Amino acid sequence: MQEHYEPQAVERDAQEFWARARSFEAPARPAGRKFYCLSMFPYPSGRLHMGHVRNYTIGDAIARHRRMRGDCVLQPMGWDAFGLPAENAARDRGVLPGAWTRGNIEAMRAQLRRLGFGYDWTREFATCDPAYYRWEQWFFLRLRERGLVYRRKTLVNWDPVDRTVLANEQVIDGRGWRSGAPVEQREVAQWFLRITDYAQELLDGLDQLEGRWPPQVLQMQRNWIGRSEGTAIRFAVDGRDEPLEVFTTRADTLCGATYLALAPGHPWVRALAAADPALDAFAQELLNRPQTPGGAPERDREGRDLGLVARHPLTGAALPVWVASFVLMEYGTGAVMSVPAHDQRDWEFARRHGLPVRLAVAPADGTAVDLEAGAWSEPGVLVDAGEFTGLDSARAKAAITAWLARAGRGEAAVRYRLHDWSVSRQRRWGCPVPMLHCPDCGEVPAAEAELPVVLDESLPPDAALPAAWRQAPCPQCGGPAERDADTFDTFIESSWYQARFCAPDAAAMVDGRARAWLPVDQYVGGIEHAILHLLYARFFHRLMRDEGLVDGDEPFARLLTQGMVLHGGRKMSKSLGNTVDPAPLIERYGADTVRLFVLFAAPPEHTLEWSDRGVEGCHRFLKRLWHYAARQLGADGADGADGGGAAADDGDAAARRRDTRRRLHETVARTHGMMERHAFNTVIAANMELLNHLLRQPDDPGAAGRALARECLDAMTRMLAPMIPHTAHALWRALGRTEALLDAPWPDADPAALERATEEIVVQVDGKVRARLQLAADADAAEVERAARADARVRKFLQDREPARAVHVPHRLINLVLR
Ligand code: ANZ
Ligand code: ZN
Repeated sequence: MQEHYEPQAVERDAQEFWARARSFEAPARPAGRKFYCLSMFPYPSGRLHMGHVRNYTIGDAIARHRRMRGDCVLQPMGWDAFGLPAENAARDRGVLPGAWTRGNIEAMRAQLRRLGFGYDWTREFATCDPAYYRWEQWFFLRLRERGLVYRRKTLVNWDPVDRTVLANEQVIDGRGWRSGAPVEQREVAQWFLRITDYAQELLDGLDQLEGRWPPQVLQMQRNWIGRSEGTAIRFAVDGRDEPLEVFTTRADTLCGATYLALAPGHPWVRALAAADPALDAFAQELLNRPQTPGGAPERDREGRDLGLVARHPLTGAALPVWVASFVLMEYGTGAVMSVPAHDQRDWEFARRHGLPVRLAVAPADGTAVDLEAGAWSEPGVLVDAGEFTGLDSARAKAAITAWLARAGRGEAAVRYRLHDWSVSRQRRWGCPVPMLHCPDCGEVPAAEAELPVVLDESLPPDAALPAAWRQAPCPQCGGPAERDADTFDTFIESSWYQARFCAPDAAAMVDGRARAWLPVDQYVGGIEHAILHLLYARFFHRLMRDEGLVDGDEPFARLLTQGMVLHGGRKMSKSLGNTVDPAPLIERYGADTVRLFVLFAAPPEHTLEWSDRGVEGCHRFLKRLWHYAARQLGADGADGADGGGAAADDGDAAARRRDTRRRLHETVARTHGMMERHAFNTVIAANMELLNHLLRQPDDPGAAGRALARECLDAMTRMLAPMIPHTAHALWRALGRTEALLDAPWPDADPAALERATEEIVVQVDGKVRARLQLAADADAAEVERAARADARVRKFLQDREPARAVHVPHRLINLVLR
């Protein structure tokens, strides 16, 4: 064994060993208990950042640990390769998006390899490979046949900077999730996937994930899906055949409705605006304001009377119909019955526009409501409500809903905030939508034999699509048709990659191997994907299940969301200029130091504060461990140790060894649960403590001492193998092991070592013997005193008095002195 720790050589050796043995190639189907461990694949931006390093180190530690526990592990890696940065880079640097992306993949693959992650590289793919996206196109056409795809002209969220349509999930506080630009509303024909057909199932499925996914992720998905139970009410409108339908969760307040309010994008508003330029300009202005889908919109209570008269379903009273800034087109029906007495938004709007406020529900205890001060939004008892007067809110909701249903003017209804997923993007660097538009046949799917519809990678991102690409014969009538120019939202690619990794070379979307490996047993990634990616992937898994391609309901059985990496208390990010590049650190200290630091500095779910000193500390630990091993193992059978040292007392040396061995096995026993909980930091800390203990021990060069040192090194090597796999591999070799450490079992504690030897201790009170106790031989004074005072016979003599002092004679007696 080398005397000095040379991480570069150590890591090269280990990686060569793994490569030769093809250590991480998983079988086509799992043999025995499977463990599919997946870390969210990266966007190939050019180089790894510390967030990647943390994510992948956590995933790798989990995978390696499970393998030592005997599982059949699959851990693949690939590239989420489509997306805007490639187009921006292409624009800025005059390269092609494909070339830029593939160059980045080369660079990042080399970095991942240098870090020694145990990936099955035979399964690698990039989502920009036509061999991958062709199945996405195929699946899209299947979904279309099943009625789960449609194209509709809609007002869409338009990101004026990235010049693309965004899904609602991609609009955060009214701004594009990537560009940060205020989102505008535009009318564009879009392809949609009917995710709302799965809304209830996606919601119910979250219950199965309880305890397996972080609770905040489950809550965020629940809120996003946003199930709401209420009543649909249809209001007749004078001079119109069609009624106006609203959705309300407070049917009990119906008698307090004083006006109806429509979203600026409501079809009725748009129809009226077509003949009224002033209204059109007004509605457009409202639409272009930042929206907060799903949240309370904090914007002005602006609106206009549309000049329509709706009829109250119970009383026939005339209600004005307004267009109002606070009504969202994407929720419910885009229309609300406004009840200013019981809804604050409606109240503010009514105040501003001089609309009436009418009380419909009063507090059950008879207290008066001050409608001058604001709305009263609690449930209560109905007043001035005809036959419903006196009912409490809950009963009134049911009774009014039943009345409306009998009258054909409404019914109970469930609404979701979630709406259909718009998947069209007006981008070049993405998977082409495999559809054509024929003047005679309309929308026509590309012929299956024509798949994949390959994007033209030779085009710069802003060039117009050449006629040769756009024009194609209609697959139905053979006449001239045009290919759809849009590409898919890149979230489609990341919605099913976990399935493709199971069968990356399948001549189909997936094959039976996906059934055998799915679901992913442990998924690891960032909390920023709590809604978008994780919801889409859960949806796609169900789509694939219903196509008969995979089993089960959920793609990811367990989820770990790692915390952010901070530097100077703020998120490490390019824009803040506080990033730390992992590459030079790896060069200087080796991959194991970096891995050890990111695991040691914080539990995986917590934020991690970057610390150069922490990195150095981890490096020092590795060096100390190495030197200890070199000294112990190098001294094997030799007389290198200072044999001339003072002859240690045999009894003391034996007791010290017993103590060391007990500490070792206590550490081993404790780390089992820690590893299950992914508390790598505590496992590392326990091993650091153990090493410190070993280094404090006097030399023990005899056979028994050497055997004990080997036993300690053997167990520590195994316990640390998932975190510092290269160094552990080298130590394992130095211990004379030839089989792969990867498959060595995780150590088990020896129960015999955990037992502490006991001895008799005499307990005196004021010098008189009162008891004899069997206590651990290595119990210290405090432990002995505690045991003595807890003894019933001793307590009788103490009679609740506090001893003035305790005299402890180690291994013999303790005297509790009262005066
Ligand atoms: C009358 C009413 C009276 C309402 C009252 C509330 C309180 P949740 O619970 O989040 O589902 N609403 C319905 N569609 C809307 C839209 N497109 N844009 C803005 N608001 C809309 O919210 C349901 C309530 O939100 C509905 O119940 C409706 O206002 C409003 F004292 O109807 B309510
Ligand atoms: Zn045609």
